[in-house]
Amino acid sequence: GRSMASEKDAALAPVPNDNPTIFDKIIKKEIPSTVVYEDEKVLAFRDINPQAPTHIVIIPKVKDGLTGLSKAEERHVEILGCLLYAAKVIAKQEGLEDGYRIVINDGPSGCQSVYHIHVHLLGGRQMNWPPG
Ligand code: IU
Repeated sequence: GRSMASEKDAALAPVPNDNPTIFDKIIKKEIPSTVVYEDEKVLAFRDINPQAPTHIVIIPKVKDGLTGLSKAEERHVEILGCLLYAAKVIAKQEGLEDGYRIVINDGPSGCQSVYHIHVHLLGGRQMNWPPG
C-alpha cells in the first residue's frame, strides 16, 4: 500500500484521471478487503482507514468512466441509485438504527483520493456539522 501523511495529502497528490485504481484490484480480489455487501453491480468493504466505528466504502463493480460524481452522465443514473440504495441496506445490516452519514468526496477540493466513484457510509458515533 501507499503511505501518506493524511487523507488530504492523498487527495491533493493525484491528477484526477480514468486509470484503473486500487479498487479494481479489490473488485478482482487481487488484494484482500473485508467485504460486507456484494451484489451483481455493487461491492462494499470496510475502509482501511476508518473515520468512525462503522466506515464502509460502496463502489460500482464496473466504473464505466464514473471516476467521480462530477463525471456522471445520464447512463450512470441507475448505478448511482444502486450505490445509494446499497448504503441504506448496509446501514441496516450494520445496526445503525439511530442514523448515519453518507459522503461522496469529489475532486481535489472534495478530498477525493481514489478516482473510482464511491459512497462512504459512516456511523456508530455522533456525526458533526459542518464536516471538516
Ligand atoms: P476518498 O473519498 O477518495 O478520499 O476515499 C477513498 C477511501 O478509500 C479512503 O477513505 C481510504 O481510506 C479508502 N481506501 C481503502 O479502503 N483501501 C485502500 O486500499 C485505499 C483507500 I488506497
